[in-house]
Amino acid sequence: MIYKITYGEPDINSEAVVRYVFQETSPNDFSELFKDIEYKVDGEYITLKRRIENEGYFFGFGDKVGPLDRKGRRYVFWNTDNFTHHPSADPLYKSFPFFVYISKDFNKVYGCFTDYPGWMEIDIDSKNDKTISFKIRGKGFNQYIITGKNVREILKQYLRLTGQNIAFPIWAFGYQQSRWSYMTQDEVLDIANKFRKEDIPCDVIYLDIDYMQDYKVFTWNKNNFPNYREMLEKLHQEGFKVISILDPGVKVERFYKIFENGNGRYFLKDIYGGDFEGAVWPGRVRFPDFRDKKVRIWWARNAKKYLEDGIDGFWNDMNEIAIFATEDDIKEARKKLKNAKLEDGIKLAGTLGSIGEIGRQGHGDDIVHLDGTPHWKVKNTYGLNMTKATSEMIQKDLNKRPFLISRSAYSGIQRYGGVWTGDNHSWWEHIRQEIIRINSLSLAGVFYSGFDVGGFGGDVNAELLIRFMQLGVFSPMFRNHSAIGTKRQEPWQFGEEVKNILRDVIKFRYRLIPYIYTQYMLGIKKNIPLVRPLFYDFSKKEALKIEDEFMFGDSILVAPVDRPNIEKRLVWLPKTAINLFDGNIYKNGWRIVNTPIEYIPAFQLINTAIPTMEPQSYVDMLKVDTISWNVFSDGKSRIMSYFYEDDGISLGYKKREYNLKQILIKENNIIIKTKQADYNVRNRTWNFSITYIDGSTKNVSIEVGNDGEYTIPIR
Ligand code: MIG
Repeated sequence: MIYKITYGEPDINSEAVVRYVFQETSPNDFSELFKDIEYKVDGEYITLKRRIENEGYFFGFGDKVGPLDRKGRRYVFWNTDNFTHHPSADPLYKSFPFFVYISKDFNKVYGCFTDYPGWMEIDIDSKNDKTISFKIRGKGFNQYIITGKNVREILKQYLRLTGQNIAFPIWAFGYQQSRWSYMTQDEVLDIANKFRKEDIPCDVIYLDIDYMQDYKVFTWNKNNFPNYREMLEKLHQEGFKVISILDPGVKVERFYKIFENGNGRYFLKDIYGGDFEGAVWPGRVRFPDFRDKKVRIWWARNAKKYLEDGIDGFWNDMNEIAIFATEDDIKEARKKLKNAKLEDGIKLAGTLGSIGEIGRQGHGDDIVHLDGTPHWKVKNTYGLNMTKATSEMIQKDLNKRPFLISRSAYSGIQRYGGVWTGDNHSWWEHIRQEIIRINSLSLAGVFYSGFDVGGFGGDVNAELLIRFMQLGVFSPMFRNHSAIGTKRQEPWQFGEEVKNILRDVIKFRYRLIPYIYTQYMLGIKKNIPLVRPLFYDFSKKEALKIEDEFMFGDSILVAPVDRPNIEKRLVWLPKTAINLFDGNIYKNGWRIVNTPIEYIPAFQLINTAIPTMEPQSYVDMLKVDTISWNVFSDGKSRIMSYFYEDDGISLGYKKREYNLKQILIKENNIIIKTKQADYNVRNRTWNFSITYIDGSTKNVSIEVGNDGEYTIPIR
């Protein structure tokens, strides 16, 4: 059940809530879960304080840093380009003011979504006085309390309220290589060729800001990318997709078409009615008002030209909005530094403090939207609306699934695209942190997420890169990315031995594609995340406390390695499980397992079946003629797994244009039932390798076609 409570007089539509599936109610109805003990209006701020009755756990808030359990901490929601994710860095790029409470005994569970897109602070019992408080700057806010019997039900309802995830194309699950920046078309092609020559699978290559002329959005740098269409065509022939970065700031420059188009019509205003300007990569820029539909249409029309050139998707960066320097800062800096050029955002920022810090709180108050709404009331939705612009065009005009990831986001972003966690570091500590962040993003309803594998800032080393990559295999988005000026971290950068290890690591990801895609797509349909914390599936007290293990789909438990020189680690297993790599079988409970450098512990749980395939150099299901199933069974009859397939790129899945098969064990047979056959799949050989708890194995195989039911005796 979803209940809505209104505090004060909300005067802003956050756009997070898409469906009226709630009941209006009052806080008294929840006295069993919590009591309102204070409601205070203090100038521009409203504070609500609640007594919490139970001792329990608070999970959520998306990719905020800190432990998985958010208790004991205060978080601010005010989207900010905060590029050093140290343990107390806050606020960050995104705002997902949604958490789930779970009592120690799992008896009480509820979700709490505080829908307000301006400045907000949520304090989860930081004083240890059994209170939570919510503070906003504004006239009022809506809160949705979601009840249900477990986290699974609560998340499903949250997604009914804020919208289902849009599916990503299947190639989004291949390996992705990025760098700030591959500077020229030759460099891009060299990188691509190297992957093919080295027999290292890769699906996606990224173009960072240097593909543009002077960082001007919707242009190409014609010196460094003179034949960009040809480049893109060659890449496509080799099976690559190409993602280019989009930054919202439009350079102020006469005769620059995008600027001239938008000037006076599409850009945010300042409080005096003039144009709001800041300095970012291109120098002086103005910012499109993506809240306005005509602006979104204009932006999307331009983005479409990139798609026509051959670009396959976008990553939306700097959309917090990140501003190196505001107008006032620029004036100040010019006074201080006589020679500072207005155009040089970086240098200016350097003189003013650190990049991104600038305008931290400030620029919310300086900006007004085209409809008169002050920016500080809706700041946290800027990135969401930027992503909405291109997403709607790709879905509606092209009938395709968008590949869009955004750095800034607000609740509801999952309807338009996914996210990455921004500028992490090549630090061991960030392996643990990123596990927590992608799991918490799942709890915020964002099912396609990722982090810069290898770390963005700082220099990676061989062992750290290997461990990062091994975690990346089990992340929805598996993208290696790093910052300008840092050690390069493509898989071949650390010599033969490391290259060979990483090739196998990436190939393992490709083996799992049928499993990953099935789990992901069924998750999209049923509002179940691909990556999730243990307590999502297991109501055991250990599951509430473990943040360095997680589930990747419903069959695989992952236990990464997050320190150097580790040879063994402790793993808690909720069920009997088999190690995916060495085949060792473990009973449930606490176990010590080996962590050789070649792999991290990952386990298949009992009574599941995992479909795999031979690794390809890029994902192409049409070329797959054999599916190999790893079955781990206690011998009893039950449903083991599913196999899902569709065209991988269109929106046909929404109209049930897919092929779905269910895999069961019944007595001494494997049964395959076709549940849906509105997408024609080719005939394939399905090989089953069945392992029983005692370690004994059986192998059977069968030809499987588009339709029908199959019974295979296990002999
Ligand atoms: O000010 O485009 O998070 O992924 O490589 C830095 C350059 C701007 C920040 C993004 C990062 C990207 C970088 N960008």
